[in-house]
Amino acid sequence: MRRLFVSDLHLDSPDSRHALGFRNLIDRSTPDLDELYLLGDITEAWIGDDDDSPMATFLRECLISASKQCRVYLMHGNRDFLYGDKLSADTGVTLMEDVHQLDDGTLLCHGDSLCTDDSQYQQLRIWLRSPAFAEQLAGMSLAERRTLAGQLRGASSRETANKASNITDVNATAVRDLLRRYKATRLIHGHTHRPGIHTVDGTERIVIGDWNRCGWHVSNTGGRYELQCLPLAGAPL
Ligand code: LP5
Repeated sequence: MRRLFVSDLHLDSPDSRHALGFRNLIDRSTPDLDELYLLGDITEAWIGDDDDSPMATFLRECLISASKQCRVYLMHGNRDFLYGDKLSADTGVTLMEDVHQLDDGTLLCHGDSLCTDDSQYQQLRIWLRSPAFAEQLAGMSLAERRTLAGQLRGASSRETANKASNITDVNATAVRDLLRRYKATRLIHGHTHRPGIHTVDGTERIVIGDWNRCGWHVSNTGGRYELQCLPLAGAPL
């Protein structure tokens, strides 16, 4: 079984280095994979499955290509929590719940729900995922949703610039509680943009980094998990 996990690509245009790196991953790596896991924030913002922007079209094409090579699993992130059944039907990917457990017990999540010290964000998260907000969105045009997404991104960038770094990291108790609830000893997540492997009391937390200077990913071959970061410019992962 060969699996690959990525998150936090933040794709915003089909012409970016990140997009080229993602395309390379799809073209060169998925033929050798059994499963590809996309753990959220694959796009800078996803405003709905009807998005007709070049970025959205590019993502759909990538997902369709990948699904022809291996099973593809897609999780919501805090910026792309609006992936829905239409995207899944259009591309062949399987949408995952916010927490997903693999057959070896490993837990997968985006990571934002574990940042419980960031109370302002947790309030925003509840609002953005509420039925009332979904109803509001249903009455908005693509252009209106695009504008709102831009406003939210702007507000978020201003806010996070002033937050202490411990506030925007995961809370240790939230991690421990999640692992206990699922009787798991390994967790893979993204979101915090702090790649690394943390071992605490016999548990392992692997944090995938964001795609910035290189493409962070976790590979799992024959039961062994490795956190790696390879150059984005044309290299296969
Ligand atoms: O995204 P990132 O990593 O920079 O920051 C996150 C938290 N911020 C968010 C907000 C998203 O970035 C916005 C995403 C918009 C795209 C999706 C749009 C789809 C629906 C809308 C349109 C169709 O998730 C940030 C965390 C940080 O991670 C670290 O964990 O701190 O949280 C915040 O910044 C929240 C603020 O602290 C509080 C809320 C400010 C929002 C104010 C609302 C303004 C509304 C303007 C429009 C009327």
